[in-house]
Amino acid sequence: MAIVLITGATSGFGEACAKKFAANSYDLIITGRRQERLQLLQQQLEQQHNIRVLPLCFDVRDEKAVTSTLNGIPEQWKAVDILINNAGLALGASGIDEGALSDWDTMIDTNVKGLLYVSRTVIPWLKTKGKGHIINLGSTAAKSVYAKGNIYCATKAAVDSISQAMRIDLLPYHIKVTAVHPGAAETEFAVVRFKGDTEKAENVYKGFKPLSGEDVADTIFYCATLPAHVCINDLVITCLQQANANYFHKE
Ligand code: NDP
Ligand code: 8X3
Repeated sequence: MAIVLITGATSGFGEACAKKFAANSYDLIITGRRQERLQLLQQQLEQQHNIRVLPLCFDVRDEKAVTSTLNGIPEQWKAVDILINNAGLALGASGIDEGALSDWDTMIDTNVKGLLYVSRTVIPWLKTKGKGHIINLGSTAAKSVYAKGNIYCATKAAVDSISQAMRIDLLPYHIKVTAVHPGAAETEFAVVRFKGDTEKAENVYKGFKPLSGEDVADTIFYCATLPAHVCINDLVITCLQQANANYFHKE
């Protein structure tokens, strides 16, 4: 059966994707920093579905950990069909003159460099297979900048550009590249952004019904299961009450 590698599978979109693909009989490589959650998810999905799950615990910012962990997996697991570059985060929401440099570093290192480290290791495996699909998680924040979103938006704009570059450079190898750009979705994203301040995080979703992790996972699954000759390049998905990164209709 086909193999899907999902980064950031310990919560939110990544976890929802793991469940969706598992329910459709894909074998999974799931990654994240929270070992306990990875193991629980592995047990749960292997019990519920007749699939194999390989959990890999590493920080995508750590180039050596990324390359040595991925290159060290058994050869049969390197036959990856779909790579979902999902691990990422926002940290803080401040004016460009006030943001914490450490938050900027973390966002750039995770959302941009981490995605590149994983992709640089996995793309040669896809090339060997002569086919594959890379799905990168961008954001509506990639498409337009919002107040106090500065560096987070910039990292997602970088994901947008990198996705376009991948599509061009990987065209000769029959590798599809899809950038999926969700709007506001209620996952652990806002709790992480506001560093555990759940009240602030809950406020983000007041007055409208946001996307769920499952909504995004269903969309990703759709993109991943189209006929071999069809590729969705760029997909923006928001809830009904969001027009773009800046406009919401809250009631
Ligand atoms: P969550 O916080 O629920 O999930 C983020 C995932 O990324 C976790 O599994 C986390 O795992 C992993 N992750 C974060 N940092 C690292 C790291 N340094 N190394 C390895 N894994 C890491 O958020 P979402 O599911 O909402 O976000 C997933 C992606 O979607 C992100 O790229 C986000 O920017 C993007 N996005 C989110 C939107 C939203 O509104 N929720 C909208 C648009 C895009 P662990 O902590 O175990 O390492
Ligand atoms: C996450 C959505 O609007 O918080 O990418 O930037 S938003």
